[in-house]
Amino acid sequence: MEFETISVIGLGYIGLPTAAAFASRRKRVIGVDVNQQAVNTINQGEIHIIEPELDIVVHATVTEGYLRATTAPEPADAFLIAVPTPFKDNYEPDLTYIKSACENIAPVLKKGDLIILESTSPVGSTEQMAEWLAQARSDLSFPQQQGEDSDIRIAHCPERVLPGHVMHELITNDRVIGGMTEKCSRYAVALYEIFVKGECITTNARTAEMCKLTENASRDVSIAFANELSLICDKLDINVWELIQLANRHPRINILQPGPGVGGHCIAVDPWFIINKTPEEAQLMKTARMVNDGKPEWVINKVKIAVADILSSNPSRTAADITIACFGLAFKADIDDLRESPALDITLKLAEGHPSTIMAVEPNVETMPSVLEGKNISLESAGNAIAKADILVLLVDHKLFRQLEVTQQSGKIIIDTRGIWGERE
Ligand code: SAJ
Repeated sequence: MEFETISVIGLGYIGLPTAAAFASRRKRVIGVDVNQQAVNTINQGEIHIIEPELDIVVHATVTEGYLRATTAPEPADAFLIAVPTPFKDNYEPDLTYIKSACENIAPVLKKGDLIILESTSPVGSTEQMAEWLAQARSDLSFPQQQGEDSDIRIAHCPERVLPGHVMHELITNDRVIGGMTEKCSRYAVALYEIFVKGECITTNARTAEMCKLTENASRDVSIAFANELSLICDKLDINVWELIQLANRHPRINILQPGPGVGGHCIAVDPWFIINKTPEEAQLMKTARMVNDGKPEWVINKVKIAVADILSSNPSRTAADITIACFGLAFKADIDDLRESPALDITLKLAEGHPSTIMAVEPNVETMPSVLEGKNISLESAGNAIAKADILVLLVDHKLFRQLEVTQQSGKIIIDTRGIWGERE
């Protein structure tokens, strides 16, 4: 089981770190991406995404000649597919990126190759992928046709790394490897053992698919419990942060933290892959999704109530001279990723409905993000926003915000969705 050349299809948040990890073990790695600009950036030894330590590894492996990017697939001994699997408007999974990755690699496949699907995918996707490949290459045999004797080996091995800690977790996390046959699993284990120090545990492809979805659905349900508690506590005038701290003193309780909603590209998406396949059974998961998706609107409503409170206690003021500052735009603490961010969503919606400019504080972005351009939003320093705003809305628990001493001051209202400042939500 020699893997001389490894190809990674999709050089995003998962594919690029994975390609770099193989390359750092002195394997010849061909990274493939449809984005020419990303390919050029990588070939210059630089990166087009933000992830701690990734830049160093990419720079070193490109300079030493182990990692190279291209837009057109080339022959390799193993192919890892790490492309996005979003959902459509009706929450149905969209597998078109996997399909086009299959169409792209099919012409360069040869007997003995291993293909791994890393993208988080609905149950049955690995079998579907094998079918697409078989249709494109009738001269080769696939596991669904020839079992252990097939020319091509196929497995699912979902990525499970935490954004912000990818380079560490990639190496140390255990991997669940679901081969279409046992031989496929054995080959996939040999491939991952090139850089993974965690355990590689084997199962079948469908269980591996479901395992990844289960992990993220489990976290979503747990966060929904915390978010629901925050609504209940608000009604009952109880400090939810203190309550959770107290409940977590029980040896078998571990409640997560409420927030302004659930963001990112995984936890808010993956449960739908289960719900969509088994809607009758997945009642709890669906409700959890609703609870988490409803939280941004609840926060916006809190801000509207705060505006109304200021107006009713100061008849001389108008909504236009009330300043709102939003602290944090990223989808979670200490990253710069604004995609699928409830904090960004809340800030944009507040800007649509408020007559004066909304102040936004995001210490992890240096220039005005394009998504805020032309909106009723200004990018401010934390100090400026604290000094000038009437309503301070804490949305992300960035380290910098934790260090700030923000307590209730006369005339200011604090809406703290993360429980890190004096006044709680
Ligand atoms: N959040 C809360 N309260 C909490 C924990 C998280 O409101 O107590 C929010 C965060 O602020 C964020 C969202 O949930 O908006 C998701 O953040 P996260 O840190 O829970 O997860 P992700 O999306 O960054 O990464 C997850 C991870 N999955 C699990 O922890 C089960 C990661 O291991 C996966 O690899 C990743 O999804 C993925 O790619 O699927």
